[in-house]
Amino acid sequence: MARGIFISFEGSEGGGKSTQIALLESALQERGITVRRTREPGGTLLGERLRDLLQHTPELEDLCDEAELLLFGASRAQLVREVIRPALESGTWVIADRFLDSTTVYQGIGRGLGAESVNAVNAVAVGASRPDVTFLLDLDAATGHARARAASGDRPDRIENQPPAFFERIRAGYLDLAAANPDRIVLIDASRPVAAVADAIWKECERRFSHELHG
Ligand code: Z5A
Repeated sequence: MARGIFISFEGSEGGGKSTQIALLESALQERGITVRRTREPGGTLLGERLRDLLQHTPELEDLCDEAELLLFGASRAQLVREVIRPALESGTWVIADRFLDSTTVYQGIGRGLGAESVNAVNAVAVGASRPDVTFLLDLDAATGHARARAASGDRPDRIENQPPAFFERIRAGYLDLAAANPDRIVLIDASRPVAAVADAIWKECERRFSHELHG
């Protein structure tokens, strides 16, 4: 049995990851491909508990940046071993709503923890499990913030509450990461209408995975 393809979606809040993942999942399923979606933090019992802690526990406002890094890493370590690896090995395609690049950018650059500690935690968490392709949905921070606020009824979580400068650093960090990883990371202009963004993503999947899609 051929191994499944591993696709991750990255970008700042409100970029349209969930929207595009749902469309890509449907397009793949129409072609008879079995798909497993994941989200981070989350996707396992441990991950969902950590998600609640990290995002929706106001008492944790003093959580230190280092502990935050390790909690995202713990969620990912469990998800990789419990869900992602078994799915890929059984031929299922995995579409991840955020993966290790989120930690590289949010904790490494947004929180300022730096590449060395972030890379070390990422290495423990994912081992050799890396995405075959990553779609970076790029959008200016103000538009992304407005979209996310409209979608969540204006109730920002612990990380969404950061000041605008934090999200400017996140966008710049993602763009630098894409420039450093041009084979894996595909930069997508997420300011376009939903259908145009979906079309760009699908064309890239056709280009990269024509053998897997068409036999
Ligand atoms: N985080 C971290 O710090 N370190 C880590 O290692 C990991 C995560 C894994 C998780 O947030 C938070 O954890 C995140 C990073 C941090 N915090 N921030 N910021 P999450 O999973 O709860 O949320 P998110 O990843 O930031 O996504 P989101 O805000 O839910 O947005 P999205 O999934 O990218 O977008 P969407 O839900 O598809 O769309 C948002 C709205 O825009 C919605 O109303 C759509 O209908 C609309 N939309 C979508 N596409 C379009 C287009 N093309 N045009 C117009 N409107 C659109």
